[in-house]
Amino acid sequence: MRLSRYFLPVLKETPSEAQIASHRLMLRAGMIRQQAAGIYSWLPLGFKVLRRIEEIVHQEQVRAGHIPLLMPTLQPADLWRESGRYDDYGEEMLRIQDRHKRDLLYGPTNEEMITDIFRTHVGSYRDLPLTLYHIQWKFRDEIRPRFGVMRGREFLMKDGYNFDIDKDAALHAYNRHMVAYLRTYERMGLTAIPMRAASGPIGGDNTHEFLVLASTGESEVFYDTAVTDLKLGARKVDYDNRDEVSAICEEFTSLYARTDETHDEAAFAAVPEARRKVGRGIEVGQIFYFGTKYSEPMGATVVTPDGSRVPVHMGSHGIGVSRLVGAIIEASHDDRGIIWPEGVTPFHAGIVNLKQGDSATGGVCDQLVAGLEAAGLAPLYDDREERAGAKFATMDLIGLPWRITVGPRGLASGKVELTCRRSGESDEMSPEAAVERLREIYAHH
Ligand code: 5CA
Repeated sequence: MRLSRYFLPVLKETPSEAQIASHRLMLRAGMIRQQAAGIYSWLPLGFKVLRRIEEIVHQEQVRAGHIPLLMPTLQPADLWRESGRYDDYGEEMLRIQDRHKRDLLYGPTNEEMITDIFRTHVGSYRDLPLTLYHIQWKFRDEIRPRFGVMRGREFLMKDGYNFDIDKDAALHAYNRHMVAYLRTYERMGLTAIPMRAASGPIGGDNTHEFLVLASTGESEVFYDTAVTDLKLGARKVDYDNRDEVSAICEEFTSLYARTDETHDEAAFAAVPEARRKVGRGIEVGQIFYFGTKYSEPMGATVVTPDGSRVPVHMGSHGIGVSRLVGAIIEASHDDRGIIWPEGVTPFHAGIVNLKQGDSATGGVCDQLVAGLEAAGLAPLYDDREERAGAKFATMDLIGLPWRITVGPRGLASGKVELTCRRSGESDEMSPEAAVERLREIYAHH
C-alpha cells in the first residue's frame, strides 16, 4: 500500500479527552473516530488490527474444535423473558421497539439466543459435545464508557457457548477454552493471566478472567510474580485429551492470581514475600461454567443413552476483541507511539523513501514492495513528499514493527537500512536480504 493513496488521518495534537496511552495513540494514529460516547468508527488502520485479532481468535477456536456461526445484534425480548434476565439486566441493556411495538434489545451477550438455537435443532446426547461461537458486536449501556475502546458501549466480542451431557464434560469444555485463550493471547504478544473471578450477571460458580497486567487497568490484581513466567509456547495440545488439557489449566492456575473480587489475604500471605505483587490489569476475556442455568428454564434437553431427558450443561466464554486492540497498545508502546507485536501488526513493514522523486530510491522502494508482497507480506510504503523526520515520526507513531529506509547514501553501496521499532536497532543490507530477513521473522507469526 502506498501511503499517498491510503487513508491515515494522523493527528498532530494530543487529544485532550484521552486519559490513557492506548486511547491517545489510537486517536493520534488515525485508528478510530468517536461517534458518540463509547461508540467508535474503525478507520482503516484500526480496522486492519481488529481484523487480525479476529482472525487469531477464529483460528484458535477452530483449532480447539469449536464451530463458528453468526447471530444477530438485535434480539427479541421474549427470549430473555424466558430466562428471567429481561428484567434483571437493568439499565445496561438497550431496549428497542420496532414499528409493530414488539420489544427488541441490542444484545449484550447471547446465552438465551444460542440456547434457543440448540433446543430447536439438537435433541440427542449423540450430538454432544458441541461448542458454538461467534464474533459479533454487543451493546452495553455502560454508566461510564471510558478509555476509548477499552470500555465502550458498542464493542466487539467473541462469545462461545458449550453444550455438554454432564458437569465433567462441561468442565472439559471450560478447560479447553482456557487453553485456547492462553494460546490466543500469546499469539498477540500478550501475557494474559487467568485469575479466579466473580460471575456477575452471567451466573455460575466456575469462572476465570484473563488479565493483561498494565498500570492503567481497571481491575486491581494480586498475584505471585512467578505466574508471569508461564508460557504455553509452541507445545502441541490435543484438545480432546481431558487429562492433558486439565494439566495445562492446573499449571496456569495453581500459583496465586486473583482480582479484588475474589482476593483472599490469608492465601496471598502464603506466597513468598519477594514474589507477592499487587498491581492492575485489563480484563481481556472471561470463561464461565454455569451448568443448567439457561437450559433448564428454556428447555434445552437431550435424550441420554438410557432414554431419559436431561437439561444440558453449559458454559459461556468471552474474549473482548475490540478491547484487545487497546490492551495490546497499553502493553506495548513508548513515548513515540505504538509498537505492534508481529502477530497483529496492521502492515508487516514500513518503507521510507528518503528522496521522493529520485528514480534510484523510488525504483528500490518499488522493488521492496514487490518482493515483500511476493513473500506474502503487506508493506506500507511512505511515498509522500515529506521530510525524512516527518516520515519517521509517522512510522514510529503507527508502530509497524519493522521499517526499511531507502536513501541515496546507502544505495551508493547497494544498501538499505532495516530498523526494529522495539529495540531501535538498525542493520544495513541489500534490499533482497531485507526481504529475506522479514520473511524469516514473519514465518513464525
Ligand atoms: N457471555 C459472557 C461470555 S461469552 C460474557 O458476556 N462475558 S463478559 O461479560 O465477561 O464479556 C467478555 C469480555 O468482553 C470481557 O472479558 C471484556 O474483555 C469484554 N468486554 C466486556 N464489556 C466490555 C466493554 N464495555 N467494552 C469493551 N469490552 C468489553
